[in-house]
Amino acid sequence: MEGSLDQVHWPNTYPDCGGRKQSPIDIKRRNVKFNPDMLQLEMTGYGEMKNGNFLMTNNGHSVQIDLPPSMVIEKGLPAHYTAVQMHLHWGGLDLEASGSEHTVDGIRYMAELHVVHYNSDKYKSFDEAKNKNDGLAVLAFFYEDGHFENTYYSDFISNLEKVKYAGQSMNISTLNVRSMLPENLAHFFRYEGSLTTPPCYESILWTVFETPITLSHNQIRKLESTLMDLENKTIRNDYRMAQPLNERVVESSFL
Ligand code: SG4
Ligand code: ZN
Repeated sequence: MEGSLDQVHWPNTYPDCGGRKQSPIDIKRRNVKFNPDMLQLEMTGYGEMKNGNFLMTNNGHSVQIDLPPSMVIEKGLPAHYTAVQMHLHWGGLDLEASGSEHTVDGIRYMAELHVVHYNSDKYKSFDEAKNKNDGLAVLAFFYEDGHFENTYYSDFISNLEKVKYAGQSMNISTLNVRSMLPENLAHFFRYEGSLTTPPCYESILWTVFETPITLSHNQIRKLESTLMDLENKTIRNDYRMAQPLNERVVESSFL
């Protein structure tokens, strides 16, 4: 997915990629509309899971961890949404160059985490939901770099080495997704958008959290330099450029 050039041609093969509700977007703070009715999300099952069998995969364009159906967003979205997987987008074209998908007032963060869910009130599976306009909800979190190692990411970062090559996967027995998120989940942006990769279905209700997750320089560097794609080239800059907002409004949970 590297290279912004071929993104321009996605609509030729995948018409939805040229739609009017595409993601990611640049979030312009002065155009955001405060919505006091948007409540903080309530998730169950995001805490420590032991004796599990969570598959972590290098799929050739990102690293993904499959999530169990016991992880559910119970409140704060229009339905119940069940987790499916999480994956990251990062930069690294230059050493420690930014690679988030969403930007805020034009600022690109180091990297971005996507926790993908489907509407389990209405659909039986992710596959059934993925192309429906009310099918998916993704929670997006920015990463920034800091001086201290984020110890909640130590296992994840060291596991990258074990899925270095495209198609490799491994089992993780202990996972605590909540600890990998920022402590403060109160401030977020929300808008209607799409998958950021082909086929770009306009099926995602996006929640983009304002508080970033901090990783050390070293951890960011390992994320940006470890994984290889199918051609054994380092996976880097696996983000899509900002798409036009068109008639959409971005809402915020805070003033
Ligand atoms: C990444 O390429 C993931 O690895 C994909 O996951 C994911 O596709 C894709 O991004 C788009 O998702 O949250 N960025 S996004 O809009 O079907 C999905 C797989 O290829 C979620 C399984
Ligand atoms: Zn993504």
